[in-house]
Amino acid sequence: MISRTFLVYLFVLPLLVRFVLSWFWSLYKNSNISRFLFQNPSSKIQNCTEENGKRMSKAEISSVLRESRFVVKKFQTRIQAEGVGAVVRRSIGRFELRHFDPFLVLDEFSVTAPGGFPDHPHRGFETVTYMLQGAMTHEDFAGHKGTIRTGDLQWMTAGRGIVHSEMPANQGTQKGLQLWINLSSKHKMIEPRYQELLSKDVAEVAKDGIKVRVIAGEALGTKSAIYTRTPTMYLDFTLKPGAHLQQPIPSMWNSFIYVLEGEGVFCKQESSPTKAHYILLLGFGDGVEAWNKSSKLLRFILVGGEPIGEPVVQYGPFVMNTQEEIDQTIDDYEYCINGFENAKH
Ligand code: FJE
Ligand code: FE
Repeated sequence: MISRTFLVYLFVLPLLVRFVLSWFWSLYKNSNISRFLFQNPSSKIQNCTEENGKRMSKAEISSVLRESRFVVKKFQTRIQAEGVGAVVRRSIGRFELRHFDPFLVLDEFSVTAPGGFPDHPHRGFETVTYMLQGAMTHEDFAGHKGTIRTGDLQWMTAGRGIVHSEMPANQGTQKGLQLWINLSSKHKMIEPRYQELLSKDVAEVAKDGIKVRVIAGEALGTKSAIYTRTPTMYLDFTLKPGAHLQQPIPSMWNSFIYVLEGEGVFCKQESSPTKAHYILLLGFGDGVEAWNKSSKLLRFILVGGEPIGEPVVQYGPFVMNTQEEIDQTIDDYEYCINGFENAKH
């Protein structure tokens, strides 16, 4: 007669072993997602699609990248009113995606005179304005003034305080991107600083059907001259039909792709194409892959940054670490002190 112990060994034990093994395997497979969710509470919000949830097979891992990133969240951006008579497609910074450390806001803006962004303050972060079409004139409370045109770039470190206006310089529609990058607590109150690059001075390199404008960081062996107080990479890629890109990204940085034109396949060869005005938040890994499988040009930005890992308390254009610092900032602005001396209101 077969004993009960033998039956247990025969049927129950293999089941148990399989269960434990598959549990370990799913933990391993999802390790990127859990690391991502842990660092980005905002990504827990619903109302968005998840893609490429699976890790890449060995055959798919390219020679350049050891651990390709995958898409963790995909959002479509919609037009909303901002400033005075201007519109933006906000991706980072909207309700469903409050922050993406160190990034606070990403706006694709569109503005026609007499609309614009009249006098307003900033404290505690940087704004990066990159023109896609037309021109914007900016003027601050210390007399710093200029016009940025298509392809030009303004990297503004607001630090302890800037009050400025950003208005259309031409007739017609002005378009561009504005990214807000947080500063760590020890840099929030630094002296304001501008880094401005004309389009002709933005480092540009082309190879194998890929063109990249290196706004910050490095790509295809070419470095940007921009100093990033919060370590950041900002690349503007154009891929011809058939082109395939492999771009390294420091592995612990948060990164995203925002599609400007055409449609691209990202991270995984078989994934569905992503069209213009979508943002893809990437999980961890040492780089990203992109394919242009369409018959038109594909243009997108790839942005990455070292997470700061500090509390963020935001009140409109003031971004500090605590409510007390925000209250202090509101007082400083109201009484024109501690960096807001030049504000006339
Ligand atoms: C704003 C605080 C701001 N997106 N995109 C509050 F700083 C702004 C603001 C902008 C802005 C400016 C440009 Cl040029 C491009 C932008 C916000 O100036 F609109 C509000 N409400
Ligand atoms: Fe501004």
